[in-house]
Amino acid sequence: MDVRAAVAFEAGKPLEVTTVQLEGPRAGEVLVEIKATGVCHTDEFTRSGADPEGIFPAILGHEGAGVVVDVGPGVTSLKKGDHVIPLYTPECRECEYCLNPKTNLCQSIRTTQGAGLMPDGTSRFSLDGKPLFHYMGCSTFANFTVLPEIALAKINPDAPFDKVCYIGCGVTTGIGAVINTAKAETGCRAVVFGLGGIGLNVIQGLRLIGAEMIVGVDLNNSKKEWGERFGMTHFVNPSEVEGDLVPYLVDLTKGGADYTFDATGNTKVMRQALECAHKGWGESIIIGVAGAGQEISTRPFQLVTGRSWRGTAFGGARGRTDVPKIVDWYMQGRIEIDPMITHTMGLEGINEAFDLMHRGESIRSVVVY
Ligand code: NAD
Ligand code: AHE
Ligand code: ZN
Repeated sequence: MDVRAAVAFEAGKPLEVTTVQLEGPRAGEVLVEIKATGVCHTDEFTRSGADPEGIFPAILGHEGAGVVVDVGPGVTSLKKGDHVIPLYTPECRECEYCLNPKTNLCQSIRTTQGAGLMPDGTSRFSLDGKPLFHYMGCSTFANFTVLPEIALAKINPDAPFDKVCYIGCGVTTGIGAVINTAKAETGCRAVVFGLGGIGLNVIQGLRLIGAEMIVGVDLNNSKKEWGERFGMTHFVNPSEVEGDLVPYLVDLTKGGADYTFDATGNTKVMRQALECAHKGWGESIIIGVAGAGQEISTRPFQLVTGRSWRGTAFGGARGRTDVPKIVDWYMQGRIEIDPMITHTMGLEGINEAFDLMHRGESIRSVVVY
């Protein structure tokens, strides 16, 4: 079938909105009509050419919501008409990883997914007979896409697509980093670096668990009001701090934070986040994704003296199990999404979403089909 898609033909170039061809679902696959998709900084990371796994031409996008249109042979858990959120971290419930309660990183299709292909090693998308690559197993920058059954969470059909698409990445990553990865406790002190689409959800997660102190750090002063809107208690702009940022934050948090989170993707910030964690027990969680060739460093003494460095993908969430619950939290008013969606546009306007992100003017842009 013909579908409308924003294609990343080359690294560093704007996306091109055009008509491409999509094959129907094969065994174990599902055809989904995407109704809305958020634009995450990770899409920009890959579009820019910084992603070591980036391959072109590809259809990016991994933060969508839509409706099942057709299912391939053998699909049992979904049917036509079901409302779904695509999962870049699938949940097969059978692999060694799914069977280990310590991780959410289902590996059953990770190799083909990283190569931009469906689990059978082929692509469903093409243009003029030449294959286009899938992205993170989702490719939500197309109004129809095909996904494996294990990469779809079935959600409440009353949930609005243009809001809950954000649960497909940003909301779950931020809140999950607090609840699933840090397992942060009521009364804790925390520092969040980067108050964008992910960092604000870390802040809302910290508010949810009853953190006592939530320090937000961002170079953009307009983020102060945003952080406060979701529960931040203190704002720090590093460019306005006299002297080193780390001792300033250690002092502010009365000896260091119990939990710190990097949501910038900047490796120097990751080091600051680790080093302002409390001696003896502070945990620093890396959420940000850093470009090819970049590495983190610190003095081993920082770890010897009891700080730990950890990371999280998709907030440690098991998508088919946890995503429907997070949608319900939203429907019950337990978490906020609407105010963070600052811009909506049609697919034709998708490059504006990247421009707004670069200018620091948006929290989340959502493309509505
Ligand atoms: P965003 O562009 O919306 O927000 C980034 C924020 O960081 C902005 O507010 C910016 O002003 C701030 N910032 C940049 N440099 C800074 C610095 N040196 N010090 C302090 N603040 C700084 O991006 P986003 O969509 O929130 O994504 C954030 C990061 O998280 C990206 O690296 C993205 O790829 C990554 N991410 C990871 C996961 C995961 O599962 N691990 C999921 C989603 C996104
Ligand atoms: N391809 C990159 C890594 C990108 C990355 O870390 N992605 C996160 C999700 S970011 C969502 O916005 C993730 O899930 N990682 C686990 C995984 O298996 O990809 C690189 O550096 O190669
Ligand atoms: Zn994302």
